[in-house]
Amino acid sequence: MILLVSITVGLSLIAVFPTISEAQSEQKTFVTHSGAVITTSGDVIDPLYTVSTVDFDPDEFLRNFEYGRVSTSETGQTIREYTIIAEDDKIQEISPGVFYNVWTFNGTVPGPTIRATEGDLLRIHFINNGSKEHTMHFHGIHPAGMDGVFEPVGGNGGQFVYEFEAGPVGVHPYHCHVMPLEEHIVHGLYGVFIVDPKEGRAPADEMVMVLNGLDTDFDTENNFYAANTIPFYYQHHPIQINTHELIRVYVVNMVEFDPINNLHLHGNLYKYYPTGTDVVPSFYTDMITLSQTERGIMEFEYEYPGKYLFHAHKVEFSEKGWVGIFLVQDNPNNSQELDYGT
Ligand SMILES: [Cu+2]
Repeated sequence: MILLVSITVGLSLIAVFPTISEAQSEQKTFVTHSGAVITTSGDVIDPLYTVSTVDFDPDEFLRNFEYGRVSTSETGQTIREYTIIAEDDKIQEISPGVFYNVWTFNGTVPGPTIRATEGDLLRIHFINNGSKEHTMHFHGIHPAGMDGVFEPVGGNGGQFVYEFEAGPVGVHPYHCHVMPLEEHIVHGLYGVFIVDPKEGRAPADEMVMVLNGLDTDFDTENNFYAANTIPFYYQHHPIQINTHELIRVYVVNMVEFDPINNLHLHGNLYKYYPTGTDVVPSFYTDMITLSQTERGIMEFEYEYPGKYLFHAHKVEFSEKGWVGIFLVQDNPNNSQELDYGT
């Protein structure tokens, strides 16, 4: 009875004093991609309409490695400094007509591929320009205070400097570690961290593939899947490689919600180094299975020119975008003379 009276009184107040509710509502104005101006006093659960958009080029991301600003300490240690800025209010058209609210490190999903040599001192100046708390959590070995878990960095300009030695050798993910974790990862706050051995790696045409899923309707199921964010991109824009040339792919699975992902290569097999920590491959295969944040290094060469698919053998994923093509061309030169563009 008391509850009923309370509800009745509450409704009556709203009916009698509607202007109070209106006065407390803040008008917000957004501009859509088509240029339409939308004004609303309602709650904006995700800022779907914004003037800020993100451009992402999977071709550029594929072979782009960030080595940082390099200096040397008094003891001779190489110092690599990076500035990483998190934001969470951008929109990216991930497929024609499909707009997705991306949360970004340095404006892209995935964030930049950070690359260093084992033993280098990494100094990462992290700035959170988002509206929510964010962090950077690196997989690898580092002090507890540099783990990006218990020190959430506040939004609207919060800062933290992560400092640790690069290690161990391999390919590792980095990602935001603020709860709810799935939400912060699936919106795009992740990237790849490569640690090279001091003796270097054999020359190769190197590339990074981040396997990701896109939950474009926020129902905690992925609507699209991709290698490097744009569904079907490398099917429409085949990755050009040469015969008899060593190809090295750093592959990292960042798909949330689905327990496994996988990678199948056509017309070939690859040597596979799980997590990239060992110099001896664990498998020679055309198919690997990866759970969340599992990763590794694939190495292979093609003998015959032509088009070869690579894709998730989980067919649902490939039909929703995680599929690409290697366009293998006859290598006109000795592979040793090629410029690998590092
Ligand atoms: Cu976050």
